[in-house]
Amino acid sequence: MERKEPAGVEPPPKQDLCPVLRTPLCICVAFACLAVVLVTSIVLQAVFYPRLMGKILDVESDAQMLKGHVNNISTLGSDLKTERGRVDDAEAQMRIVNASLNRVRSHILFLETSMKLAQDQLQVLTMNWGKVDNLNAKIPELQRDLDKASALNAKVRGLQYSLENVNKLLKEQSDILEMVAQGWKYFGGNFYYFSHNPKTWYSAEQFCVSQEAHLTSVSSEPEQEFLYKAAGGIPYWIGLTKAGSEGDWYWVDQTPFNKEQSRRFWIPGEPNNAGNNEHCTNIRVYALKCWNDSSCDNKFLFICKRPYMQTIE
Ligand SMILES: [Ca+2]
Repeated sequence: MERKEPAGVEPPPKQDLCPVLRTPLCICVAFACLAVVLVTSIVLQAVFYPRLMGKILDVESDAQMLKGHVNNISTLGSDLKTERGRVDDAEAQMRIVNASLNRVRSHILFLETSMKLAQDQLQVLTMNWGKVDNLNAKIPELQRDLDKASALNAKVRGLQYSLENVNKLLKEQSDILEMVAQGWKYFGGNFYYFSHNPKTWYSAEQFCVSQEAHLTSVSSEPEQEFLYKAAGGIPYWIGLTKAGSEGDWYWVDQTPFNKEQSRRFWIPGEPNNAGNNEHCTNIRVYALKCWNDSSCDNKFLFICKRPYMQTIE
């Protein structure tokens, strides 16, 4: 249905969509414009191409430089790593050196303390040195006193030795007096008992043994002289007998028999072993040559002998 326009209003002219293109002029203008543009473009290319190429070369050169810089930076990074390793090593070395320094400081502290102690001791020693000097001055005097003391000590030792000897002699005298009081005689370190009752030789020896003695032996001329004088010419058994009827003479108290010396003590002509039965010996006369062999069964007085041995108290 056609739409009706209001009355009295003229409709607007119709609009053409491309009035330019509809004309040859427009086309020509368009071509001309395109040609201008094309020519301008070519001219511009001709003008600016060398410059552009120069710029491109510059850019390539810059790129090469940048690449070189990048390579340098890579090398620097590697160097930095190496340097970092060295720095780490140096730090480790520093730590070791610091530890050593700490130990050295401890040693120094210890040495300082020791030095202080030594100084204190040195001060004490210095103080004592004065005392030592005083003592040194007194040494000669002390030496004289010491010499006197040594001399006194020697005298004391001498007196002590004398006193011991005196005590020993007193003890010996006391022992001798005690034995003498019991009827024993003392001569040359031995006690002798001169019996009052006659006995056979064996009985006499048994009695002597009961008195911690034996029939007497004679081992020297003084002893022989003492015995015959004490016997006074009265017969006394002594301890000389034979080992069996034909044996050698021997002393019953085990004193070694001196055959050569004994030759001077027999009565001339004795021992005669009268009746082949005289195997025991007695003192018969008042003389150095007083011995006689006799029958052991005869009864005579007898002499016991006991060596004196001082008892240790
Ligand atoms: Ca005879």
